Amino acid sequence: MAVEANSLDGNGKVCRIIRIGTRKSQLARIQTDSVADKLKELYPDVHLEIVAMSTTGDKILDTALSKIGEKSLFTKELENALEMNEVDLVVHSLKDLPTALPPGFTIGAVLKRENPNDAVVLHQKHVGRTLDTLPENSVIGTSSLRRAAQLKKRFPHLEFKDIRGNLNTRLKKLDEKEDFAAIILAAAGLRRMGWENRISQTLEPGDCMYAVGQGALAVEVRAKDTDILEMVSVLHDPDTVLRCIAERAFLKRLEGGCSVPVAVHTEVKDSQLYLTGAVYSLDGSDSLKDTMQTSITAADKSLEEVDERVQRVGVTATKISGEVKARAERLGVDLADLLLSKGAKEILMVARQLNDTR
Ligand code: DPM
Repeated sequence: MAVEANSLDGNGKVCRIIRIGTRKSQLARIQTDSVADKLKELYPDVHLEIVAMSTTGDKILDTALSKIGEKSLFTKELENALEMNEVDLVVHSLKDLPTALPPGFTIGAVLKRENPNDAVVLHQKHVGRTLDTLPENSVIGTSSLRRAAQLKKRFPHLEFKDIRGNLNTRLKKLDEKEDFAAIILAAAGLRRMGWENRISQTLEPGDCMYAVGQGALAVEVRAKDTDILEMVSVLHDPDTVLRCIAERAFLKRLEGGCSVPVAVHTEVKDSQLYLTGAVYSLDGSDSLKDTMQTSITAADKSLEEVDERVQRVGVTATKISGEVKARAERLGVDLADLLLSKGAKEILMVARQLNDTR
């Protein structure tokens, strides 16, 4: 933290000023405010300032997310500000963060994940229906290849079309036109926006598995800024960290970005971490899915105190056993290798090529 970022308060006491970067969308602001509120509670003497900026992803609204190709679509401008010390931390949806961050950055906190599932939001005229009971050829809005692939297979009577824009824009496109019978969005985002009442159906894993990191917030910081790292590390939720390390390791091994049809499901139960992962062809007709598990009890207790500044798929969590984190990462890699041995690479390659010529 820069020395000039300290100032005197009214009582002549030195107080730290911490600047938090955020995108300008309403969801980003809400997410950032929620993290700022938690920090304020934990560190009442710290003065927090929120700096909002637009990113490429916010500006390109007419192109499907999966067609833009730029991996750090929503993060680049914010990382520039971090690098320039204009901000000290940035709040993101974890699922928008690439599995490999640019050098110099790390995820210093992964907050407790909320409902990671996708949800169906219906046009008024269909209220009371479900994906199952929507009329033949109803058009569903989503730009997620992952959602479209799974749902096309599961609900062949429906059609899928791209819909872009932030959550406000999408809801408007749904409500004010007749283009879509329903749209699919993450339940977590809808809840944060206060739109939980618009959720008519939550999609369980049997219908649609979620994206890597979905439903969890992440705090990105400068990897060398040990003060800030220490400060935000108390926000880590250990179960979420381990689940997301496994999920991100799985995606990374598959060489998938935010635009490949890859989905996961994780669970922590009886000291075991379970990871289900799947890859799909664009129409869902071809897919590979498997589940593996690992123990998340540290065998060597002495290792629990290990203070390692090792990043695992971008995440720094020094208070969690290095041994257990390594096992979570291994789980993701092993499951990816299992699917790769069954032909996952070919499925994803065809999906990428088809998507590029769409
Ligand atoms: C990523 C995807 C989407 C977002 C792809 C996917 C959805 C794109 C679309 C990687 N980022 O999920 O398969 O629907 O066209 C995004 C949302 C949230 C974070 C909105 C949403 C909020 C939920 C969260 C966009 N990123 O998915 O409905 O914090 O996980």
